This record gives sequence, C-alpha cells and structure tokens, in this order.
Amino acid sequence: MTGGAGNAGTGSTGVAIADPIIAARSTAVLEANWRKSHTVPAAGLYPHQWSWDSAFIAMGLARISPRRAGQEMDALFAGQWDDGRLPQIVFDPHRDQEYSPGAAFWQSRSIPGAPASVDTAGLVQPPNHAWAVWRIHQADPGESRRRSFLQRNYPKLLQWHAYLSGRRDRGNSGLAAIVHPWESGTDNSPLWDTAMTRVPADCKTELKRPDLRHADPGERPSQKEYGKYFWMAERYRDHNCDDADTDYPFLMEDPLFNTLLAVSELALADIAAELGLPGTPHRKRAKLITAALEELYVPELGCYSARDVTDGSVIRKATINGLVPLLLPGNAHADELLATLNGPRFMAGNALLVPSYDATAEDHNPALYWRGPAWFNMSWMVAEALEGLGQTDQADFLRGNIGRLAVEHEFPEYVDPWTGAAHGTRSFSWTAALALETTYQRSRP
Ligand code: 2M8
Repeated sequence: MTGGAGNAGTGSTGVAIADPIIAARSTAVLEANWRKSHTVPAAGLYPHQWSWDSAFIAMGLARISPRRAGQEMDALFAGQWDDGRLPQIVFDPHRDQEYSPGAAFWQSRSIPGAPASVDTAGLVQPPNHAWAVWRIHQADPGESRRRSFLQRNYPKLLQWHAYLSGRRDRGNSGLAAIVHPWESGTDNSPLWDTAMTRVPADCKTELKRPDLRHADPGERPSQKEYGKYFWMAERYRDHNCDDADTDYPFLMEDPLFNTLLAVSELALADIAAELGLPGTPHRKRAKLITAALEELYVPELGCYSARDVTDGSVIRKATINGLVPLLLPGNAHADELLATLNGPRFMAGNALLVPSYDATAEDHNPALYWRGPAWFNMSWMVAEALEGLGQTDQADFLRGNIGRLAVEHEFPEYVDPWTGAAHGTRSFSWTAALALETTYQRSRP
C-alpha cells in the first residue's frame, strides 16, 4: 500500500510530531462530532453515520485513538446486511426529522436481510473500509492484536466485498456497478448527467430539504435532481433493495468506486497475511479489477471515466473520479494521469487542491458541490498516490494545503480549488480527520 499510518515519523522521544495547531483544532472538531459510538460527518447537515465518511474519519482518528477508530468501524458494521452490504447510512433514531431521506423513508427493518437492531439506508457507498481497517491496525498493532481487531473485521469485510463483486457486478465485467448517484459519494458529478436524463423526477415522497438549512442552495443539488434521487431510492427500496430489478434506469461503473475496491482488496491481502491466511486471492482480485478498469480509460481525456451499464457507453468527461486510479499500484497509465492532473483540466493555473471536475469544461462551477470544488478526501487520496509514485514534493504540497486550508476556513466541506474559499458546511469531520492525518504524515523526518 502507498503511504500508511504505520509510517508515522517519530521524534527523539519516539512520538510523532504533528503541527500542534492543526492537531489540536482537528481533534476538537472530531470530539464535537463524536456521538458515543461513531462520528457524524457534520452536526447539522449530516446527523447520522455515513459509511465512507466513517472510514476516512477512522484513518485520521487512528492517529490519536486507534481504539475509538475501531469503535467507529464497529458501529458501521452493526448496520451490515445479511447479503454483506455496508449501508450508506446508519441512522440515529433521535434525529430522523433532521435529514431526508431518513429511517422513516427506508423502513429497513421490513426489508428481508436488513439488520434487526438498527435502521439503515439500503444503498451503499465507496468501499474504503478494508483500507481503513488495515491503517487502524498499523497505527497500533499491539492494541489491535489484544482486541482481535483484524480477526473480528476480516470476515465482515470478506462478505462486503463478496456482495460488491457478486450481486453488484451487474455488467458482468468484473466491476461493481452503483445503482444511485449517492452510492458514488460524488452525488451530482457530471458523470451521472446523461443517465439522470432517463430518470423520472416525480417521486411519491414529499421532498423535504432540511439540507438547505445548513448549506447555500447554490452549493447543493437542485430540487429537480432531488426528485430524481428520491425516485430511484423509492424504486430500489420498493424492490426490497434486491439488485434484481432488470428495468432499473441507473447502473454505472465508477472508476473511483472500483479503485477503492481494488485498494481495499490489497489491504485485505495485508490483513490476511497478518492473520496467517493466504493473501494471494485478494491480490488476484485487485489485479482483475485493475484489468477490468482498463475499459474505462479514455485516452483523449488522459484519465478514466464511468461506464453506463445500460448501454455500454463510456462517458466523455474528466472528473476527479477518473484520476483516483493513480492509487492502483503499477498503473500502466500513471504518466498520462500525472500529465492530466498537472494540466489545464486540474492543477494548472495554480490550484491549491485538486478540482472535482474539469476546469476547462463550460459547466465547471468552483462552488457547486461535486461539479468543480476541491474536496479534502480526494486531494488526500491523490497525495497518497503521488507518494507511492515517488512524487513526494507534490504529495507534500497537497498535504500542506489540506492542513492549512482546513484550519484557516473552519474545516469546510469543500473549497474553491484556486482561492481556497470555503463552501458547504463547516466543522466537517473527514476534513478534520484528514488534516490530522496529513500533519502526522508531514512530520516524517
Ligand atoms: C454527501 O452525500 C449525501 C448523501 O449521501 C448528501 O448529499 O446528503 C456526499 O458528499 C457524500 O460523499 C458524503 O458521504 C455525505 C456525507 O458527508 O454527503
């Protein structure tokens, strides 16, 4: 794996030396957003536990409390379904009026195979969890072994990956398909625009928008997009989330989602080795996913893109999702991806962090959610990849900006890539967790 919590720099006392201001302020955000067993992404806008947020949060938390990072993962796995899926959201029953769609919409306990003791969404999010589990272990292997942390989580991670590589291989291509933009984590990315035109907007549910109390409407998806999001969620829920709905209109293979699946397979290989089990099957699967992703590479864009499973077309748009495959070890397109990263579509023009969408596109908007602004988790993953490729100066540049912009702007959800101006909500947990992580990474001698 690239980077890794196990690589923390140490001072003469044997303790990693992080920037004290970044460390203290990031820790304060994570403390404020902690809810007994898990961290909410942001107190107002996102009052429940989100799946891939928790994995990013746990990677940073592991620096200050591997035990709490482990609890974060335990709380998430309490929401795992019988078919192995890890849900997009595990709901806090006391906060159901504060976010929509909530537990009352999903009614998960009435869906066969959903957990009986917690309410969850039926959708999923990108699979960064095995990666997080391995980094938590690396942060304190002794504590991890005492608590049988890897033994407990390995079988659950196997089930999770089996669900994605099995029932979610809807295109029979070796890649997992997503069934809703929310599953990508990059909700209103231009990658989904064409598929979204097929989706009706006349959902049955009354469209409440509690999100607009916490973020500027110009920085959130539109009401029409919400109508479509709800229409798809209703249809998926009404088919018992069984992934067998043949006429379902939204099935996409996302390079970001599948890269994280491959990276997590590699983490499973490390976990298996630590447990005295064979890692080869996981490394083989990572290779197969990497090979299958080849079909999503678009030479004229110099990056990967998404494939629409319903008609086999590959979308011609350059987004951050298409650069994250830089994380794949031995990626044959690494040089082209680096050229694209540093070209006019992304970092040229002195970007501070990596834009989420092609800066040369006419509809690029540096303030609108996943259609232009820079997100801290994405720049952090690109920095991990750069370090793995020996591009340490640029990795350090991104990591430095992650910490600086996080602290200067009260841990924003996302920022203008060039000015660093803050957008979305503030005191956002993965921004804080990854600022914490990067300050430890930068403290390496
Ligand atoms: C955003 O997505 C949620 C739906 O899952 C929303 O817009 O309400 C995305 O940025 C997603 O990546 C993130 O996991 C979630 C919580 O931070 O918010």
